[in-house]
Amino acid sequence: MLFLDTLQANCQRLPDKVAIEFIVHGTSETVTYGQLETAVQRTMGHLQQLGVQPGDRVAVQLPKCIPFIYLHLAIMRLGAVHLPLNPGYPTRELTYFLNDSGAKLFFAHTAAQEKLTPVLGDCPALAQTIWLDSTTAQFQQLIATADSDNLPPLPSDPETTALMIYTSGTTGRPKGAQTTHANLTANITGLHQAWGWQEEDVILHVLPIFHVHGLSVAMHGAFHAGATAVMIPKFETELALALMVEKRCTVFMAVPTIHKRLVEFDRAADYDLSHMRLLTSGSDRLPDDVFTAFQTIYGHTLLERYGMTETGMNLSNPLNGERRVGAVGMPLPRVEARIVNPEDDTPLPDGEVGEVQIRGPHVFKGYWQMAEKTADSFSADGWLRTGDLGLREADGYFTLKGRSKDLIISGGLNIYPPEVELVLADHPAVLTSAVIGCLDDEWGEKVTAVVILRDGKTATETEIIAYCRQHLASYKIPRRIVFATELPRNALGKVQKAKLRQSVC
Ligand code: MCA
Repeated sequence: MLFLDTLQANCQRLPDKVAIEFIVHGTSETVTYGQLETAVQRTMGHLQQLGVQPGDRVAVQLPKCIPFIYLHLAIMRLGAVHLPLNPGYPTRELTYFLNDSGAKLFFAHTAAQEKLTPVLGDCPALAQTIWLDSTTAQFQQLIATADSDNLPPLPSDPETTALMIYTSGTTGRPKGAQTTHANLTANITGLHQAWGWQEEDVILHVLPIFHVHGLSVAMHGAFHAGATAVMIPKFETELALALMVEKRCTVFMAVPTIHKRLVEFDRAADYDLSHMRLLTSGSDRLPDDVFTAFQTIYGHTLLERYGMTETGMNLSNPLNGERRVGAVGMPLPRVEARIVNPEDDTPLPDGEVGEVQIRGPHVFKGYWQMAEKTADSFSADGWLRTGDLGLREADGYFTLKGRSKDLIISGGLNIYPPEVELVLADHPAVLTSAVIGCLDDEWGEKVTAVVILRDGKTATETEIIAYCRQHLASYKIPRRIVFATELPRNALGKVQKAKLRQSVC
């Protein structure tokens, strides 16, 4: 049974149960499973009226809101491909995603209308943009007259692409990772089993829903179980703690930056979380001191796991059993993991550091229209090359040991230095630059740019940061600019980033 079949069955079985409680500025809006089914069907009818066909890419760039969820499910149910986009993307990135994906239809936020309208003309494949204010009332009005009597059956081919999320790369352009219905299903059924999801669960959902973590792990997890998702638009420490208590939440999923804020919160003792059963951490390495402090302050051992956009979740510490500090656990059900020599893909013995490679039914179908990049991402025998370094202990636990890729992770978000370097290269005063991640207490890593200015040109740190703000999503903006006269390079002329990190960070 595919994920969407399970969700539909839950809607029929539990029509009066709350699927979503969405809380914004103290106001709560609930959607039962029965209402979810009706709204998704109407949304499908509306999309059909707009001409959406199976295989079409439909882009959605909205803040976290209920209409986003209706669109997400309806697009996938029509056999079309949902392309969720971070509302923080500047226009240059947005038009790239729209053009590369060939999206035909775009649901965008009215707040961005003035900024986006002039550039949407540069997207020839885009037939229509629908502006939404992200309120359920406006969306319900939009779909009110839709014909939901002639809907197609749920997609039955598990290899149909359901979701496409762009990931940037160490070289070249961002790539659309195509996730199929089979991939989504394998991921969520594995997690259901490993994390003991139950219908009685209530998840406090604080993550963005344009990424795998918030969308197809946390939100699908709740829907697959017939559980309730209490959602807030973005994480706020005190509100999150208050809701965990008030709503008797049982599950919470977050990134290390969030857990750090929770342990540093000065009124943590006011919140008794003893009723909760599962608090997970992922998207970046959890610092040992945060793991330990969380145990001391909240009496819960965080469950650390490891995933990526191309796969969903791969490895997890056990629900019952040792949750080992610093380790990301063992392969989830039906997932295979191995450590290899990245030079020739040969497996390494336990205890030796090499590249983590993954195989299983949750592994994505490939990058959209990038056959060569897709082929490069897999070994000859079909293992996904993650680019992450790690080791396997003799008892089966995996530990991550860094990355072979040039990647920065800040607050659980991936930033590929070449994207930032390309923007800096267009600044008239910049001759060249190298972008690195410096260890940072709050964010894990902080984007830092080492910049060489052109002869006779001047620019200040503030000016360069302001320039980046115009062209990059805000989490990618360098927080620090270091001016230099040369960069350490190897014999081939490649910047030695490890050396640079040692001298600059
Ligand atoms: C916000 N800012 C950031 C980040 N987030 N800077 C660097 N890194 C970030 N992650 C900046 C904003 O640009 C802004 O800068 C300032 O911080 C405050 O913004 P605000 O929105 O208030 O930040 P926040 O609400 O405090 O957000 C921090 C956060 C959020 C709660 C940690 O980043 C978050 O929810 N992260 C989760 C990301 C996530 O879900 N990742 C999963 C990817 P300025 O003031 O200069 O404008 S999926 C994945 O990785 C795989 C599958 C996996 O394994 O999960």
